[in-house]
Amino acid sequence: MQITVLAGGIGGARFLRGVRRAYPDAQITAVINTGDDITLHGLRICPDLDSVMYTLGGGTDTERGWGRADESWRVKEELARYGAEPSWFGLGDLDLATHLVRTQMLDAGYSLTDVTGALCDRWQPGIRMLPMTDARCETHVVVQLDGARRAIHFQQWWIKHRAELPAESFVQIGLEDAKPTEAVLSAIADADILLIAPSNPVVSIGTILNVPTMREALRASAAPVVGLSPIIGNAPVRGMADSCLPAIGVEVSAEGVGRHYGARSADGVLDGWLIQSGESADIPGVSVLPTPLLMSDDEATAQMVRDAFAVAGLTSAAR
Ligand code: FO1
Repeated sequence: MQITVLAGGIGGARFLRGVRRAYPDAQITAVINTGDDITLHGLRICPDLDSVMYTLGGGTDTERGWGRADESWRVKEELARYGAEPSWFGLGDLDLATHLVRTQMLDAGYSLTDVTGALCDRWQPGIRMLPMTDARCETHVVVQLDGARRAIHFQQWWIKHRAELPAESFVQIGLEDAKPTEAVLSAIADADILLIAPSNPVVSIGTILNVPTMREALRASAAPVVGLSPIIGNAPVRGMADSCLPAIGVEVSAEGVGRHYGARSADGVLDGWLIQSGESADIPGVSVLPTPLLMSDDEATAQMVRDAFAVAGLTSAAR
């Protein structure tokens, strides 16, 4: 059984732990957002790839959700003493080793796909992790700042400004020249089921879907596509989706996001859509299943994955 999952960082990692628990014998491939990537202090940093790798590899700080457990910040403090900007980015000493190895391999000419594979040799996440593309397409946020309209890097908006600057729009620089890697296209074409994790629908899933020809690849796949709503009620379970959705004119609700992804029969990608128990969503052409969506632990998440299989008609979810 081949399961392919489109995922972002922290929420995506938690979801992938549930996929791995529900179907431990399946070949699981995660297609991961790289729009959050940034180059700082000369190093290439890939937050969503690292969140998934550390979380599934057992190295993440579960409290923070990103970065390493038992982390220290001595290099960050020393950089600040030099006045080396930016000082707002949390660069951990252990995390630094990942960025050094990644940057060295990229500079040697390896693709991000190959680099990710090499880093995973150490972490053994138990799934295959693929960047959505090997091209650079960093998300920038258009905001009003110091009296002028400007595009700042997503990480600056998210970390330094805590997503409190109203986002006018999101732009992935260079996206028009990007394309899914061959490995991603194969993982989509060969899948028995395609899952869209409950990650940020704008800057994570939206970025993946905006890679040219990615939507077409999903629509061409014989596998059912089932998504899980990242919104419960009118708020995201975690993160800042509610600060992102208004910028693209999408209602902060499970129905709004489901309609935004769209039914496969109506030029979208969805066959199925899981929403929180007790809620309803009318998305013509999409099978909607209300079910508990809080990823409170791996078993709860695993049950969500089983429910997605049931919606896809692949099993009957035994509750
Ligand atoms: N998030 C923060 O809120 N503050 C940070 O200082 C921070 C540093 C950081 C370093 C490496 C890394 O892989 C992730 C980091 N994150 C930090 C999280 C990151 O901004 C988010 O995980 C995603 O980019 C958005 O989901």
